[in-house]
Amino acid sequence: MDTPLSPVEDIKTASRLLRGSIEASLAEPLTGAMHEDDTHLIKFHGIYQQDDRGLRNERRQQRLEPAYQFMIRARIPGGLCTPARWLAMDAIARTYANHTLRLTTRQTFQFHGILKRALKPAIAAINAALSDTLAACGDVNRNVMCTTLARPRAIRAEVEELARELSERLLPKTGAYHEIWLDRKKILSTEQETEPMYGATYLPRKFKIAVAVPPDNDVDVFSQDLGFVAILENARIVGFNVTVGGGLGMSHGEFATFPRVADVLGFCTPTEVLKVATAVLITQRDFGDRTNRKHARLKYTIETLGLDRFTEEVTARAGFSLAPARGFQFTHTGDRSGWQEDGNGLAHYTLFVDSGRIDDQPERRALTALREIATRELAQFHLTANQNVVLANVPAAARSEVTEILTRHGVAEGTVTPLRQLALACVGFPTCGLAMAESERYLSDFVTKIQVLLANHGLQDEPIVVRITGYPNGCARPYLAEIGLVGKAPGRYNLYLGAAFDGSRLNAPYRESLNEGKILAVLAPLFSRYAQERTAEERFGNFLVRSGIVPAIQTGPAFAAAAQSLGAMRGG
Ligand code: SRM
Repeated sequence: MDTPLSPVEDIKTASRLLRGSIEASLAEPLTGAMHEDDTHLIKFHGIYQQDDRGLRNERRQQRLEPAYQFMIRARIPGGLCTPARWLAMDAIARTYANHTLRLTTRQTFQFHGILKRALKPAIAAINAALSDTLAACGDVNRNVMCTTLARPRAIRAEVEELARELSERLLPKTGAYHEIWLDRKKILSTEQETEPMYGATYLPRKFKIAVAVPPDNDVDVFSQDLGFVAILENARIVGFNVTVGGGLGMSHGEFATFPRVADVLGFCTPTEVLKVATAVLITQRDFGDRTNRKHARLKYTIETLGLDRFTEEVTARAGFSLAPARGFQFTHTGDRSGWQEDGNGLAHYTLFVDSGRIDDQPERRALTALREIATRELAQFHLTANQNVVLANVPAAARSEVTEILTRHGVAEGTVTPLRQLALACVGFPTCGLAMAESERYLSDFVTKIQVLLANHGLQDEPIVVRITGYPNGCARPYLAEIGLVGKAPGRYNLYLGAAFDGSRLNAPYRESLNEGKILAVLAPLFSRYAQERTAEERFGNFLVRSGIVPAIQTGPAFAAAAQSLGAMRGG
C-alpha cells in the first residue's frame, strides 16, 4: 500500500493556491487564532501563528484561550534596506508589533506580537515600503541571502542583484497574497490561475538559497539547500560553483534525521544561474518526499537518490551539464566587525546586535539610534546573515556623525569581543512554539561565562564560534558552530563540538542534556588544552578534531551515527 501523503499536502491541495479560508479566519471575531488549516497556509504569506508561552498557564487557569499573536517575516533578498524602508519597518514594529525589530539569520526582519486584527495593516505597511512577506516562510523558496561585505563594490552590487533575481524568479505566482492582504481584485478565475513552476502543492518542504563570495562564508553556504559560490578572476565574477543539499534541521533521538553540509555539484556561468536554480528546485519538487515532513528536505532527496542520479535529473531539467567545480577557499565566517573602508571614499560599519534584537533599553537605545541615522539618511542598512546590520555606504564626512549618534544612544561597540560578535542564538521563548530551552534570552549570559573561562587561559580574544538554539531545528545554525548548544529541556542542552571555522564541516555530538555548570566544567579543560597544544593560527574546532577529542563529521549519516552512539552510551 502506498504511504499516505503528509496532512499538509492535503491542505495545500485544497487551498486554491494558498487561499484556504484565510479571509474567513481573519474576519472571525470570537478568537484571536486562525482556523487550523489556515495556520499552515499563512506561512506561505510570511506569517506564523504563535502564542505567548509565558502566559500559557495563567490563561489556562483563567479558562482563556492562549494569548494568540502572530509573527510576520519580511522578504528582503540580500538584506538590502534603504533608509526609507528602515523607517517604515521601525514604524511597523512600534505600531503593530512588540516595539522590537528582530534581525534573523536569513538577512531579514521579523515582527513579533502582532494581533490578528493588525495583520492586514502591518502587511500593507510592509508592502508600502516596497517590500513584502510573500514566501518568507512555507514550502517554497525562502529569502535569498548573499554575502554582505563582498569586495570590491562591483561584486557586492552583482551578488545583491543576483539574490534579488533568484528571489523574484522563484516566487509563487498565485494572486492569493495580493487579494487577501492588499485587497486586490481577483483577475483570473480559479480554473485559469496556475502555479507554473511549483504546481498546486508547491514544494514538499522549505527551500533555501545563498550566494557566497569567498573568502567570506558569512552566509554559511554549506547549510543551504542550494548555494552559489562566486568564482572571481581579476576581481570579476566569472561564474559560480553550485552547492546542493545542505540543511540543518533534525529531531532529538530520531536518527533518520540529521544536519548535512552541501555537496559541490559543479560550476556554472552567471547567465546559467537562474536556469540551474530552477532545475534544482523542480527536481526537489518532483522527487522530494511528500509523505513525511521530517524527510522532505532536499538533503534527504539527495541521500535517497544519490548525488549522481540527482545530478542527472538536474541536468535533464536545466538542459545542460555543469562544468567541473573550480577551486575556492573560505577563510572568514561571521561578519566583519567595526568600520571597513572600500577604497571609494565610502565606509561600512557593522553594528553588533545582540541576538538580532533591536529595541530600546534604558542604557542602549538601538531602535532610536538607527531611526535617527535613517532619518538623516546617513547610511544604507544591510542586514547580515548573522543577525547584525551593516550601516553601509557612509561617506567619509558622515562617519563621525554616525559614531556620535551610536555613542549618544549607548550603542557603540567598544568592548564586543570576537566571541560575542560571532555568537548566535535563535529566538526561542516566549514566542517560538517549538522551543525546549532558552536561547536568545540566554546567549549573552552564556557568552560572558565562556569569556571568563577563555580569559583564564589568555584566550579572551579568540574568535570561537558559539551558537545556541532552543530546539534541534538549527535556526542559528548550531551544527556549524565550534561550540553548539541545542536545547533539550529547560536549562538543559546537548553539546556539539568541533565544526570547521569556515562552515564546511559539521560539529560532533559530544554530551547530552547538560546544565550550565556541567557545560562549563566540560569546556574548561578543553580550553586549557587548546591554549597549550594548539598550532599557530589553529582554530578551536580544528584543534578538537586534530587532537582526537571529537571525530571529523563530514556527512549527515555520520552525524546521526555519532548521536546514536552517544545516546546508547548514556542509556548504557
Ligand atoms: Fe528556523 C522553524 C525562527 C532560520 C531551521 N524557525 C522556525 C520557527 C518558525 C518555529 C516554528 O516552526 O513554529 C521559528 C520562529 C521563532 C520565532 O518566534 O520567531 C524559527 N529560523 C528562525 C529564525 C528567526 C532564527 C533567528 O533567530 O534568526 C530564522 C529566520 C530565518 C528567515 O529569516 O527566514 C531561522 N531556521 C533557520 C535556519 C538557518 C538558515 O536558514 O540559514 C535553519 C537551519 C537551516 C535549514 O533550514 O536547514 C532553520 N526553522 C528551521 C526548522 C527545521 C527545518 C528542517 O529541515 O527540519 C524549523 C522547523 C520546521 O520547519 O518544521 C524552523
